[in-house]
Amino acid sequence: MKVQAGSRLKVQGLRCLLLQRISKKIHFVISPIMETSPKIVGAKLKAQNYSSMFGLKNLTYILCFSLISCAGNIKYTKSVDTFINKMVTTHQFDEAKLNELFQSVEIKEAILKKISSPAEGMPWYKYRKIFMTEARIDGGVKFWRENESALSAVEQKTGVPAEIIVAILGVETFYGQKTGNYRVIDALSTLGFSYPPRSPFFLGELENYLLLCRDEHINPLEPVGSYAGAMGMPQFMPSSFRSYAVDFNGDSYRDIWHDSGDVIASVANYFVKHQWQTGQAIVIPVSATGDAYKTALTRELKPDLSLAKLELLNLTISRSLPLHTKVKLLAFEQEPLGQKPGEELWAGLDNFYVITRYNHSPLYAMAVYQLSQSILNKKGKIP
Ligand SMILES: [Ca+2]
Repeated sequence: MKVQAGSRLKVQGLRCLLLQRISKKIHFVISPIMETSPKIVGAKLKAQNYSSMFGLKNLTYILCFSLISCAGNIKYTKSVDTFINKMVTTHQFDEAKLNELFQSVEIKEAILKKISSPAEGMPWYKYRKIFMTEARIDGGVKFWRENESALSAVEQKTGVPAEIIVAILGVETFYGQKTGNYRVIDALSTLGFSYPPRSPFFLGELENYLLLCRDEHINPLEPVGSYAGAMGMPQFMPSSFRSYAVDFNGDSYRDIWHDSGDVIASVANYFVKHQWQTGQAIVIPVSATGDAYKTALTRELKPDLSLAKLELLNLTISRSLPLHTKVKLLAFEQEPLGQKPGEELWAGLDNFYVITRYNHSPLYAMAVYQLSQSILNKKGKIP
């Protein structure tokens, strides 16, 4: 079914008008589910629920298909064909079913715009304000209290502090409240087929996504996520889901959309697999004399400076550390005072580097760290 979107649109234009009118009433019923409850739309359909949801699923599918047709389907290009062939030959997918699936996939202009302006391009003092708010700190305390037993069990088992897990969820999705509104398959297809700079990465994620949908009995058209295809409360990419998501509540499903226990255990497992060091500090303030330290400011994030080297650069760390410790020197831009931009210096340890494995940005890791400390201070470790 290699149909160019453009040729279909004229024919479908009239059909769309009609369908839009017909679907107004249906949309009224569906929209509370589609727009305000991503956890329901993004849910993994458990095998036992699959058939019981079939009626609603079909209704949703018909509605989605009619709306998507109005915007234009994915164009059948050689790269789509190549991708489908790969899924058929490497993973034994059914070619006809994949062709049918990709008829419903849409390339989204909005996604292409968003990928060009990530928040991580901001200076620290602006980035920090997005996450260090009273609402986000209070939300973290609330989430922690509601999930006290899972957080404490997971912390005990893995050594990953509860406040770090809570802060990750706070930064990623405001504790599951903002998990994204793009269909994962649209996001990954848009970036895989229409964004050449990251095409190989996103096609790899699309491959992983279809595999995880098959493994977990999920309808690939249903999960929603961020514009980059990150899914559920912890915003795992499909490859991360397949490698690191775990089942905490013992129902054999890894439900990162609904189940807080699965979510908490999956985030902790991600950190364990990236060598979280139990009990080790994360990041420590540093003060400098003179400008010698500037030679140590590089884009690399892995700790590379010995404590002796810190001293040679006239840097003083505000806490004593074991002699073998290595740190990464980090500068965070402060709000300019007059003409002179200021900066704060910090030493990131191995655990800071581990947080940057979740999102490869020192700003991200610092936001997670500072939010975790504010939540911890507000709640207190002991209930
Ligand atoms: Ca589970």
